[in-house]
Amino acid sequence: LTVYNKMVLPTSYGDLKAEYDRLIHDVAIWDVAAERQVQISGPDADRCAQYLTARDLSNMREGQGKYVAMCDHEGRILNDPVLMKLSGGRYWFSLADNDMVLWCKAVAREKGFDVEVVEPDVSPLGLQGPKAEDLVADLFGDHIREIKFFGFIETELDGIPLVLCRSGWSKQGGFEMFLQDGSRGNELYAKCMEAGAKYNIGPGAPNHVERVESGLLSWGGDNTPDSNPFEVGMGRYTDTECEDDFIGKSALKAVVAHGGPE
Ligand code: THG
Repeated sequence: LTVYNKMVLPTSYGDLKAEYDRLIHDVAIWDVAAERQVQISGPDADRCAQYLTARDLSNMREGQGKYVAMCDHEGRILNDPVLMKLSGGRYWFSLADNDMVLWCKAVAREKGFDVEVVEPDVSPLGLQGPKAEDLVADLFGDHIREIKFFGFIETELDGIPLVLCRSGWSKQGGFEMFLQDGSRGNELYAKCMEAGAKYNIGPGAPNHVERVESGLLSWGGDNTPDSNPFEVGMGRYTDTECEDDFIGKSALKAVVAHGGPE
């Protein structure tokens, strides 16, 4: 176990080799409820989400996710969430491990944005591996095969409300189910285990061997408190020419222009 976003995050079920093999060949189920969401909603949600994000969001559509950096005013990366744009003008920052809800609330208030910033009752459950798509199609229907990477639908499974997204912290393919009722987690887990039996499903956790092989960033492990997005492979997700302002923009422009602060 470890503690992540102030929650217990399982790190292994006792057999790392079996967990790795399952991820590479079959399908693994990951309790990643510790990936907390910061939800931004209200009339200024677009402006607020953009101001918090070092990536141009002007072309972002509902039902889309984007991997983004959130930076401080010096351009130092504070978090590398998957940002999702939901119906009703809501955004979820799906977070790595630090206290972004405090930052987002303070920034929103100090900037005078007309938004509500909360950590909603949302608990992601991951299905990762080459057989994840077949399993998710058995559970939800073949239409889920059309979902593109980081695309999502707001749906339910036998009345359990969730957001189904093609995402996850591996390169083996898979989905995350963002459960929207924490009291129904055991039920959702049991349904996945039952339907997954024929695909050799078993428990696992975000896998550091596979994620290093696949080049996925781990915030807090692969960066220092001073790193900017360009130093950790997030330059291609960083838009210093973005029309709207965002926190860290001028510092990051200086990095692009001459490798560091003026
Ligand atoms: N899922 C969700 N939230 C998360 C994570 C997750 N929040 C914390 C942490 N994990 C965020 N970190 C990452 C890092 C990389 C990716 C996803 C989350 C990722 N990267 C691909 C890459 O770098 O190749 C694709 C990026 C892209 O093409 O845009 O998938 O796992 N919900």
